[in-house]
Amino acid sequence: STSLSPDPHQSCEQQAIHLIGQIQAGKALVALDLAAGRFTHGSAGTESITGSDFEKPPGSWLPVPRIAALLRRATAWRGRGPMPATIEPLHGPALQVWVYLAGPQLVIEWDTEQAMPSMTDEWDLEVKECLEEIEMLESLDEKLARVVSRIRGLTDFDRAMIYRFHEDGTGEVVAEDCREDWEPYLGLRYPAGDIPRPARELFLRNDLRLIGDVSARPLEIRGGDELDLSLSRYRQPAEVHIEYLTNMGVGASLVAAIRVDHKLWGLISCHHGTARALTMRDQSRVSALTSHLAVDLAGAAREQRLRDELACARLANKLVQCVTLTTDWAPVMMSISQEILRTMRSDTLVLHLDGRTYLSDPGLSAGRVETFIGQHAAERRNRVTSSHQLGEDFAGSDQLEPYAGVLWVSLSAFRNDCLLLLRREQRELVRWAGNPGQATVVKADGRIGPRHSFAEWSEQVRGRSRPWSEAERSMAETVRSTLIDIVITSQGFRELVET
Ligand code: BLA
Repeated sequence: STSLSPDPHQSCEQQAIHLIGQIQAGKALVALDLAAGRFTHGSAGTESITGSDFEKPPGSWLPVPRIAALLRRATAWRGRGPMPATIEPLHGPALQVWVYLAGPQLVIEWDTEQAMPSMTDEWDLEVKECLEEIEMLESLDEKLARVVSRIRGLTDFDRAMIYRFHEDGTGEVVAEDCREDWEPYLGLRYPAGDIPRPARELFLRNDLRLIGDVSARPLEIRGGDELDLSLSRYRQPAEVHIEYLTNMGVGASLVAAIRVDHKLWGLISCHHGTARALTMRDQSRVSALTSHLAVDLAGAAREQRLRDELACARLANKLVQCVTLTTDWAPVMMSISQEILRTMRSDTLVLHLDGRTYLSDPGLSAGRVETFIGQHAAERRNRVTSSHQLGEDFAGSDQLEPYAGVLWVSLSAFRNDCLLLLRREQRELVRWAGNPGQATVVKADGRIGPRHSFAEWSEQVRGRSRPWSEAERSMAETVRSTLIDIVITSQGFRELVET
C-alpha cells in the first residue's frame, strides 16, 4: 500500500483515504506514543489536552495506569474495528470513547456533542430479541428484509439498505426499508468504482463507519507523520465521496461491513436526509446485528458448499463406476449427461476425445464445435477455464450458438481432449443508478468527481450466461482430476491391449 497517495488528483483506486489527516466536525481525536510518553497528534480543539506543541505528558490527562490498561485491552481487542471504552480524565467529565492502535500510537476518538447515555441493559434485550427473530426466519430474503427494517427502527435513519457485491465488483441493493416519500433504491445496480478498492479493503479491517454531517467542514489533525486512520470511526471521508452523498441528497450516512469468510459480502448502508448523531451504543447495536447476519450468511454458504461437494463427489463416483467398466467409455459418459448437467447447472455437454466429438444437444454441429475446439484447445490444456461471455472472450464463438457461457475442462496436458459445459444466454435487464458509462465526471481542475444524476438507466444485457461461480469451478476441477485419471488409465489400458 506504499503506492497509495492522499492526493485527491490520484485516481480513486489509488487514494490513501486512511491518511487523510482529518476528522469529522463535532468529533475529537488524540494519539499518544506510549514508548515516547507523549502526545503525537490532536485534532483541532484538543489543545487543552495535548498542549499547543503536544508538550503535555498524557499522564496529565489520564492516570498513567489507566492508559496502560487501555493499551492492554486495545492490544487484546479482536473486534475488527475500534474498541469502546469509558475514560475518566483527571479534569473533566467521563467520556465514552473509541480506542485503537495505529502503529506505535494509541488513538482515542470521541463525539464532543454526545452526552454520556445512561447505562441500562435495555438495548441488550432489544438486540437479543431481534437476533432471535432473525434466526427463526427461513429464507435469506426474509432475513435481509427484517435486518434492514430493524436497523432502520433502531437508528431512525430515513433509509436502510443491504448492498450486495457481485463477483465483478458491481453492487446491488438487495433489501431496503425507507421513508415512504423517498424513491426506493431496491434492485438498483451501482458500478464497482462507486466504492473503490481502498474503501472496500478498509471494511475488512473496520466494522462500521459513520458520517454524521455530510456538509460540515472537517477538523484538521495536527501532529507528526500522517496518522493511520484505518480503524477510525469518525475519519473524514474523501472529498469525492462527500460529493457523491451530496449529489444523492444524503445528509448523514452509516455503513457497516458484512464479512463472510474473510471477504466483503456486502454492506449495510443507511442514509438520512439531514445531519444525524448516533450514540456509541446504537453504533454497537448495528454492529451486533450486522455480524449476526454475517454469521448466518456464512452458515448458509457453508451448507451450500457442502451440498455442492456432496453432489460432486457423487458424480465423480458415478463417472468412475461408468467408465471403469469399459475402454470405450465416452458413450457411457454421454448416457449420464443429464446428471452431469444437473449437477453443474449447465444446459449442454460436449465431450471431445481421441478426435471424436460427442454432443448432448443434437442441434449443435460436430464439425463446427471441432473447429472451435481446434482453435482454442492448445492454450487451455491441463486446466479448467471459463467464460460467461463467449462472444467477448473467444474468437469464433458463433460456432457454439446459441450458447453464451462455457466451462472448459481440459482432459489432457498434450492433446485437445476436453469436456465443455455450455450455458445458454441469459438476457437480463440491469437497472443502473445512473448511466454506468458516465459514472464519473472530470472537473475543471482535473479532479475526478462522482456523477450528478442517479436517475435509473436500464441496460438489456445480451450475450452473457449465468456466471460460473467459484464453487462450480472447483467442482469442475474435481471432475477434471477424476476424468484425467480415467483417461490416462484407459489409454494406458488400450495401449496395452493394442500392443
Ligand atoms: C466510499 N462509496 C463509498 C462508501 C460507500 C459508497 C458505501 C463507503 C462509505 C463509508 O465508508 O462511510 C457507495 N453508498 C455507495 C453506494 C450506495 C451507497 C453505491 O449507499 C448505494 C445505495 N465514488 C464515486 C466515484 C469515486 C468514488 C466516481 O462515485 C471515485 C472517482 C470514490 N467512494 C469513493 C471513495 C470512497 C468511497 C474514495 C472512500 C471514502 C472514504 O472512506 O474516505
